[in-house]
Amino acid sequence: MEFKYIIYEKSEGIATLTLNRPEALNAFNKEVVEEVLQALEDIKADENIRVAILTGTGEKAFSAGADIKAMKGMNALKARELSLMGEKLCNALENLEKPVIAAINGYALGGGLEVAMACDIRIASETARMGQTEINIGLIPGWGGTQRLPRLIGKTKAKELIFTGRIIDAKTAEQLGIVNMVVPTDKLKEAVREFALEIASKAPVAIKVAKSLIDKGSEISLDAAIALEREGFGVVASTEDLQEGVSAFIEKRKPTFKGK
Ligand code: CO8
Repeated sequence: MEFKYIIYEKSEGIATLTLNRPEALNAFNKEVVEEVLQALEDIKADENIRVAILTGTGEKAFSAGADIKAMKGMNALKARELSLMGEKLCNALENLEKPVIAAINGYALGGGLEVAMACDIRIASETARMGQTEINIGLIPGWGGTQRLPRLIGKTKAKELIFTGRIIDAKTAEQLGIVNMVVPTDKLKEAVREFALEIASKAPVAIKVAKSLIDKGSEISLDAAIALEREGFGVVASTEDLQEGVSAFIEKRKPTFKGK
């Protein structure tokens, strides 16, 4: 697949999407979003891909958010279009039935952080910086940030970050629970690859069902969510992979899961 604004690679069951618009710190414009959506469709269709990684080119930025220059003279209709574009992208990441790891290699600001929060796992380099900086240009987070950030870290800290537009370092983001872990900058690629390979070695149907239960279950009552879990458990229990996992345990060997 040929892309202009992203680099799309596949190996060892892992698909890596690298935002590649360094002259604008990997800011999202319409073309970037369309290319990422296209790559996500390919990941969805490719049975060999078990995990996706989303990152930015270089060490300066994961993404500096939505393209601010494209906002000059923006009217309500255009703003709605821009908001919908980000919503589509975040939903596609969240609804992908495979785990997505955001490898935060630098600035993740505004829409950049919102996109990272729609991923399942976030691993940051120690030089990464994050913030919901929209308030600094007179905006609010419009790609789910007012909703995903408080769900991730609680209302108290979410309001602090959204009201001040403050940029925090990777360690603070880890302490707040925005990122899973922080690694030395020169080790980010390797750490993310190892994490991805670990997930890729697990049973794909179980991962898919667990992802959906965690995301959808937190939006409904505990009773309803537990009922969903019961149904999900039934689905996973009917897979060949469960039998493989049980046999491997009994035979004291490593299981080979097929996603069936
Ligand atoms: N959009 C477009 N271009 C950008 C963006 C951006 N978000 N961020 C940086 N750039 C460009 C700069 O304009 C500059 O280009 P040029 O050389 O042509 O002027 C180039 O990238 C390098 O940037 P800087 O020179 O500014 O680099 P610094 O190291 O000095 O600063 C910062 C780095 C701190 C990251 C700084 O660039 C910055 O503050 N960027 C803006 C970050 C930001 O506020 N992002 C939030 C954007 S709003 C958003 O994402 C809203 C999402 C929801 C939209 C809903 C709409 C309704």
